[in-house]
Amino acid sequence: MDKKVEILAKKVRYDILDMLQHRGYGHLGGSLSLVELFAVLYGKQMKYDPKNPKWEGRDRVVLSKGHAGPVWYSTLSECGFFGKEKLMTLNDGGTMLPSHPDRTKTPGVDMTTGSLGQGTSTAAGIATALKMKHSDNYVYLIVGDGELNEGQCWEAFQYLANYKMNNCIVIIDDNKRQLDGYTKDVINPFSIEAKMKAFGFNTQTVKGNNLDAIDEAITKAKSVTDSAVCIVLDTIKGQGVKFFEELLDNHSVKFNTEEVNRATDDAKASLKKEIEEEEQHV
Ligand SMILES: Cc1ncc(C[n+]2csc(CCOP(=O)(O)OP(=O)(O)O)c2C)c(N)n1
Ligand SMILES: [Mg+2]
Repeated sequence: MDKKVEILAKKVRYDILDMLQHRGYGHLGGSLSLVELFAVLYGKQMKYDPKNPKWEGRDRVVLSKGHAGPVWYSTLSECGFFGKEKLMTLNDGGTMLPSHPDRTKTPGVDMTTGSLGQGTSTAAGIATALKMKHSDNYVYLIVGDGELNEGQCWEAFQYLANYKMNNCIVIIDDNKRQLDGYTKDVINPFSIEAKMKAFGFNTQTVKGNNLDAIDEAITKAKSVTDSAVCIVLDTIKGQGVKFFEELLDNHSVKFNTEEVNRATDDAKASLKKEIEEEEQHV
């Protein structure tokens, strides 16, 4: 993988830790599990112009699991949509970075999300509009594994499959946990891959911490012409920071203990060191 994409992933992971620690709380686990995906999307696969966020020729992202806003905000700031100092305003009154994405507030955010399930339908709508305009742009629809409990997801998936909407790349963050426990204990998802295949999707499963595997899967999804497409990302909630991967309740983390803050400081320090070293070789 291009060194720049590797560095971008590290910067995004650092920023997530930094902004949430500064805020004092936030959706950490489900933001960290998407770091590598966002690095590949914005570092390699997507068409966009940070100076003209509404550029007609852009690809779209619908982060249906909107509580993972911090991974998107960190990526957008690293890619030049707005200054990094804005990250420290997460959740402030009047901020351009609300806890869940709002298309009226943040440059680069095309769809408001947060009520789980709904992004699947809005993404299907955007993809339909793009097809009607004969656009060759893509919609990247990012859905949580717990979010799949929402029946609305399956309505939208039926629609996408029926109309062979290959311009809407459905990406499921299979981090095995949702808000208050393991998905298998809340509502057992069984095999997400098998379900998506049964719904008519061309479906691939890849390790969600592997930049090359994600990149190859997206490239392959783009080559599919005769069906809807899905990538199941096999991820770890809290991915990339051992302490948070192992923390049982890592959905929304409070930075109010010495232990959590020490682990965050340690992770930030090692990421910073790696970023500085790697940037010398670019
Ligand atoms: C309609 C709706 N119901 C409940 C919630 C509260 N909620 C926020 S995140 C979450 C868990 C989502 O789990 P998952 O999709 O697996 O997200 P991840 O593990 O990636 O954080 C829930 C229930 C919500 N945002 N919207
Ligand atoms: Mg989950």
